[in-house]
Amino acid sequence: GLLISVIGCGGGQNNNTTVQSGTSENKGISERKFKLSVGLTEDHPEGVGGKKFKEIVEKNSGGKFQVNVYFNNQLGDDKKVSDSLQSGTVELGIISTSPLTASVKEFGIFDLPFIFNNEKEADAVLDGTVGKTLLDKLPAHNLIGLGYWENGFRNLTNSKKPVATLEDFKGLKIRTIPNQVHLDVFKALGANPTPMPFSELFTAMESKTIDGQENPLTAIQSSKFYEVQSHLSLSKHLYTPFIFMASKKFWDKLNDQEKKILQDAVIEAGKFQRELNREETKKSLEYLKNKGMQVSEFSNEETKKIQEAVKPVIDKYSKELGEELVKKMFDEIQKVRGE
Ligand code: KDG
Repeated sequence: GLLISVIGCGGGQNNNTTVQSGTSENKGISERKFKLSVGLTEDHPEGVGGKKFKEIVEKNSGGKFQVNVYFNNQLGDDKKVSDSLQSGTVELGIISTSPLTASVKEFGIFDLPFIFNNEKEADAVLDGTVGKTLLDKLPAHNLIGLGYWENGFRNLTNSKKPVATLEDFKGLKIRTIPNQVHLDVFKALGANPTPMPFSELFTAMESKTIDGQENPLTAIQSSKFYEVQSHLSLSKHLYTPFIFMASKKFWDKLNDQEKKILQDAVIEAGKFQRELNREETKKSLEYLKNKGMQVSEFSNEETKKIQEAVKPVIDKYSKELGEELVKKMFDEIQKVRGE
């Protein structure tokens, strides 16, 4: 009795269709096996979403497609996975958009700090024309963008001291995603940022090579950062989307029916994953407090100071990444705020 479809609304057309192997509906589907790379752990919403994707794809292909999901950077960090997708050695992968700026710099618009106030605004931009414009830039880099999932709002942790003011950032050695906007943001705040792949992060914190890092609460929980970080600041300074991509080399071998099964499953499992991440984020804060993390928040006054300090970074990258695109993003956010 566990085979209950969790998502009843929206999504692909095949939701409630049981397709039997060998019937006319799926005669165009070939037997295929492929790898899906998930960066975070199996119990993180990214991992649970990956498993949901597998379930949907295997069902809607009548068992012809077999998805093998690899968790926890087993197939490599985000950079490696995007390289493997480009060369075709991995078929599917979910990574943060931030390291992808190495290929398509315009993804950096999502790295601008304090752009989104909430997830609803992020959804509107990602699922709207701006999100689509960026996905359309990927085939030129041998990648196919199938949709956005949620990593989430990032918060600062460190092992040294409570961080509750702009002043407190001074001199802290912070690991960032390898991404120029992130580096500039932390420099503007007075910290000492170092780019590093996620897979090396825990050890770097454990050995005190760095003082801190920033990630969404769900990742801080699932990757057990609370074991090596005693302070959590609810900074929500950036929202990081996950992007679900296919290798173009793999994708180009599929027929339309096969492509549709995968495309629809990314959207359907993505709706589930975003919802799950939002529920889990609420629970994570309690979880991390129970694990002994000391939680700080910024007063409105300090938040204003911080936003003032990073404004030059926003201005610089708005120009560099395309003022028109950035304006479109702000317009879409304004539309949601006005609703
Ligand atoms: O490879 C792990 C990823 O999922 C990564 O994108 C997580 O946000 C992340 C980070 O900080 O690298």
